[in-house]
Amino acid sequence: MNTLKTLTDAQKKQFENEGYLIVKGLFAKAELEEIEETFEKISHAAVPGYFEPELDAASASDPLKRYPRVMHPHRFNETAKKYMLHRPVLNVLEDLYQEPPLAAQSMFYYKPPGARGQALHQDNFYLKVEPGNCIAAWTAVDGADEENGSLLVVPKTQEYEIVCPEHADAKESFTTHYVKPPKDQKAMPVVMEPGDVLFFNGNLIHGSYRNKTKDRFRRSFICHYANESATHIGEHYQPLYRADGSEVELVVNPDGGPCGFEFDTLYPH
Ligand SMILES: O=C(O)CCC(=O)C(=O)O
Repeated sequence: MNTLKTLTDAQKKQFENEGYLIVKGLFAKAELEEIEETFEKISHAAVPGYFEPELDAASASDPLKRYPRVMHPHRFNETAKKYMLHRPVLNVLEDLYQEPPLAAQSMFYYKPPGARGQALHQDNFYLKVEPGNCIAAWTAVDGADEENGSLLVVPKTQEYEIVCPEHADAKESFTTHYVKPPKDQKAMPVVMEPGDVLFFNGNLIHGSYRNKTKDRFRRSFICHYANESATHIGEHYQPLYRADGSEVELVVNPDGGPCGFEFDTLYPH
């Protein structure tokens, strides 16, 4: 029986076989404009714990000092919460999970010209969703391509177990963890237009290269979800949200993961 709400069988198979799926045009132009305006406003003042830019860091050697990512904007901004629960995105997630999703995290990346990328990693190392897995919905606010540091995915690595990361190259990555792709598997850039959404499995190895352009930001709105039947999640992702905006608490996952307990206190990815 076909129980899909919005995806075709071919799209569902693509996600299952390759670990990721691009769905085009899930955000309308007016919705993207509202997101752009919201994060333009947010970019001018610090929000302690969530967004801590150096506001006078004019053309500093590290452009991410002026434009770091915004963590969990849904916790202090209603527009971010509204779009974390964007119905077209939730419908796709429901098809992928075959059960309702719960929203666990939102982020916004400005990724200004010259910004370093994020080394290859696996999301469920951090979110620790169990049983089940997290799925990311990565929305292109600007067009994303190889030049401005689009997302990179290593196809089929959703089959790969969660591994303990190595150290990333700090010259190229603003995060410190690196997961080496399995032998003979390569990262591939995902070219996207504004409003397209990339969905990917929590085990999939992914990351991004530097923004090599001189004048193009690569803004993206990135949310992570858990399946409704999950019972456990990492401590930094509570509360989760149902589609109607109500809150859910899961049990905090005490598992130290593949590295052991020393990684427990790491900042969420
Ligand atoms: O957008 C990027 O550059 C990386 C985002 C990412 O890896 C993630 O959200 O897990």
